[in-house]
Amino acid sequence: MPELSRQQKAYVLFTRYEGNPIMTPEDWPYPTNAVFNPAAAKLNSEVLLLIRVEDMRGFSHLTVARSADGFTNWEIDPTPTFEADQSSREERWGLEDPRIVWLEEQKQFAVTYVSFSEGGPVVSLAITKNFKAFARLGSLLPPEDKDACLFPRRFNGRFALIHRPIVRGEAHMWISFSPDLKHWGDHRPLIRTRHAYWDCHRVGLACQPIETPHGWMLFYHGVRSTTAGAIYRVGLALLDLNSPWRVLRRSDEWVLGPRAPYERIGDVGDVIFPSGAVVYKETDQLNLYYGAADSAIAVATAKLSDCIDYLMSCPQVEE
Ligand code: BMA
Repeated sequence: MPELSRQQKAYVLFTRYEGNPIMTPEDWPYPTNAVFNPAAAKLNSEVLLLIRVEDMRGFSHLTVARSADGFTNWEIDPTPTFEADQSSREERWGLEDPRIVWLEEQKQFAVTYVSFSEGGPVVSLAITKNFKAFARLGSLLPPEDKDACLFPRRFNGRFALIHRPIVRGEAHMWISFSPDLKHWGDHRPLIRTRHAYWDCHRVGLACQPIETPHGWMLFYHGVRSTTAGAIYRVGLALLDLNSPWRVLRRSDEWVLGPRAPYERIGDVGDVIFPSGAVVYKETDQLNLYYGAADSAIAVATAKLSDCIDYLMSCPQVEE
């Protein structure tokens, strides 16, 4: 077999699950408009998704669904799992787009999510052991900010957060540091939009950072605005293991873009928005969970080793 070109590798990296979409509003135990943009974790040998559920006011909350194989027989919590705190001003318009990471030191999950209000979107943090009780740690940085996730451990004593502020109308990914998960500083731009590319208008972190021997593998969404609206696609980058503010590689091309009908048609068409991944190192499998067209939930799979192989063939990033 001839070696595939890099673009060919990107094209075949992911396989959509044939049962997609895996969850739609019709599956919900209570009335809802849309279910999308799920965070993902492994808990008690099950796959747990924390899903953004949009109600009939257009406000969102988060609900858990569990499955033994990560594809079928989802058990959805019968009522909202994590709702806006009505006494909190910054959550007045709901909670959106969570990400989950296992904090090794705390032995708890950190859930970063977007709190929405007239003040604009901010990133908030909650800690949980079981996705039943949540301890709120409040908002982390000023609006407007989205697409945030912590790393599972500290770097030189400091926690690190990837997030996506909007600065002068520009939407680049940043990394910030904190000694205590409360006070944040040393803010640095991490991954910028690229003029003329598929990710020219906005970029934002997709799922939680994934540790590999070569560095932190990052999936991110990239947006191009067109005369017909925005297209949300997915790219890859690699960060240094010990200095995650250093970007080592970045894909020129996207590895997943809207093609299937459920990705092209929905409340917001042409959107693939991954916000959770589950990795099985034993079988070399990666499941990427994503919101499809802001309406339903889908999953695509790849071999972890193929993702790394592809990333290592991507251009090195000049500092
Ligand atoms: C982004 C976020 C996501 C949404 C996407 C596409 O700005 O708000 O929640 O999926 O737009 O509409």
